[in-house]
Amino acid sequence: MIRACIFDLDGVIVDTAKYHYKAWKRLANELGFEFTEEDNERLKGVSRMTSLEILLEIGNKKGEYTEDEKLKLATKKNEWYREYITKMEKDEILPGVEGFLELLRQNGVKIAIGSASKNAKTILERIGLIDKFDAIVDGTKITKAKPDPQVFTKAADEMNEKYEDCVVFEDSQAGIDAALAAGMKAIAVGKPENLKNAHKIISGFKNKDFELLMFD
Ligand code: GL1
Ligand code: MG
Repeated sequence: MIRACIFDLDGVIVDTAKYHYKAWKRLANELGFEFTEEDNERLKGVSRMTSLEILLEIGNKKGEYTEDEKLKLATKKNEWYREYITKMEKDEILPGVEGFLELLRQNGVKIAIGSASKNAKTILERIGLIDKFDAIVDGTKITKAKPDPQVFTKAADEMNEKYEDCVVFEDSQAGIDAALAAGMKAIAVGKPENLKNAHKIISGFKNKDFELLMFD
C-alpha cells in the first residue's frame, strides 16, 4: 500500500532540466567544447560539483583545473542558472502535476520533494508550490548524492513512513537507482531509452489517476 510519494524536482515537477542544460552547455562552450543533450543525461540528478566533473571529463579537460578554479566554474554556472530560474513563472509547472498532487492529498497520500538541487526551495517558492509538501529534502540537506538513496530515505523518515510504502517519481537514471536502493517503488518520468529498471514509466502526469499507485 503506497502511503507517500516522493518527487524529484528538476524535470519532474517543473521543466528546469532545460535550464540546467542551457547553463552547463554555456559553460562547456566557454571552455571550448561541445555539450549535447545526450551528454546531459549523465548529469541529471547528480550534484553540482559531480556534474562539473562529468562535464570536464566529456570535454577531455579532467585534471586541468585546481579545486579553487573548479569551484569558480560551478559558481559561474549556478549564477547563469539562477538568472533563468528567477524569471520562471507558475505556468512552467509541468502539465498535470498540480492536479496529481491534489489527487494524492484527497486520498491521504503524503507528498515530498527529494532533489539534489541546492536551488530547490527558490524554485518551489517561485512557482507557488512551497507549502504543498509534507517534507522537502534538497541538496542542502544531504551528504550523499543519487544514486545513493539518502535523499529519499531522509524524505521518508521526515514523513514517518516506511521505505516500502513510498514511491519515487524520477526523470534520471541515478534517481531511479537511488529509489530502488532504498527499497521503494520507482516510476520513471520520461523516455524508456534513457530510463531503465523502474517499476513503471510515464511520459508525464496529464490525466493520471490513482491507479498509477497500484503495483502487483
Ligand atoms: C544540481 C546540479 C544540476 C542537477 C541538479 C539535480 O543542481 O547542478 O545539474 O543535476 O543538481 O536535479 P544545483 O546546482 O541547483 O544544486
Ligand atoms: Mg531530475
